[in-house]
Amino acid sequence: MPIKLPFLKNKSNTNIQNLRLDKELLPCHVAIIMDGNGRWAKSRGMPRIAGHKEGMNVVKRIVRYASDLGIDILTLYAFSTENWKRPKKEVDFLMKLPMEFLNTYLPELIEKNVRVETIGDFDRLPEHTKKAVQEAKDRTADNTGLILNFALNYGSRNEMIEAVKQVAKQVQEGEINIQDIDESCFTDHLFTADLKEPDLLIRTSGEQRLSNFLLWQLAYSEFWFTDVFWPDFDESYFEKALYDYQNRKRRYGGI
Ligand code: V0D
Repeated sequence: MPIKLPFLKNKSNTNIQNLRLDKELLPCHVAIIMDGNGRWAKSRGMPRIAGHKEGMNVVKRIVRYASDLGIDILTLYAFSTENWKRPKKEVDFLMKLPMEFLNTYLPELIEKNVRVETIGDFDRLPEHTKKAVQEAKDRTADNTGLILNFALNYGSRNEMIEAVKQVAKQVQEGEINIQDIDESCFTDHLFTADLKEPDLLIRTSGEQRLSNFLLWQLAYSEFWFTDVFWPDFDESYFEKALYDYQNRKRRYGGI
């Protein structure tokens, strides 16, 4: 059954839903590396932070669209453990975006039954950032619709090292035997323990690498790349990514 979303418009204000998506073949979990915000701004002679702000507005559009389509999980790479190396002014600006986003958008998230989650080293975020995001998590904790999962201060290698430490501790304390260590035991100690693995990874802005994002979890995911900068991304591109996903055959290593 093709999905009909007659009221949705893309950034050019034309109707989307030109492609016929199959509701049965939608990815459950879509992960996105929202790259190209700084370059988008520079190409317009604007400061990098202007690109981040426009990027935030695109997040709103894509969350709306994913929720309306009935996607289960949307994981967005918002801030990596490496991003601390950026100029302090830029980091300070980025850390205010969650609050700005939620100030205007939390009511709509609640109305849409969206649940806000995070992965990453949450404790080391600035207090004001933590407060805004934690409030959103708490107020949406019982929602049963789209899981909107922000990767904040996230790095995949660090995530795996922490998982290894936890497993080692269980061995040390005699809770498990070395022989019991398997993929599922390891997976249970990642930030994503409660989430299905991504079916589809989208990266914007022409780069084709993982940049320390979900290294373990993306083992069998389909990858979709576009040269478009994140602030220029919209529902039509997302729809195209989903359409292409539906026309690929996933084999999980089999034939
Ligand atoms: C900048 C493009 C939404 C990528 C999107 C702290 C870089 C806009 C959030 C957000 C960022 C995070 C948590 C939350 C609600 C909203 C966000 C950051 C950067 C880094 F609960 N956009 N956004 N967070 N950008």
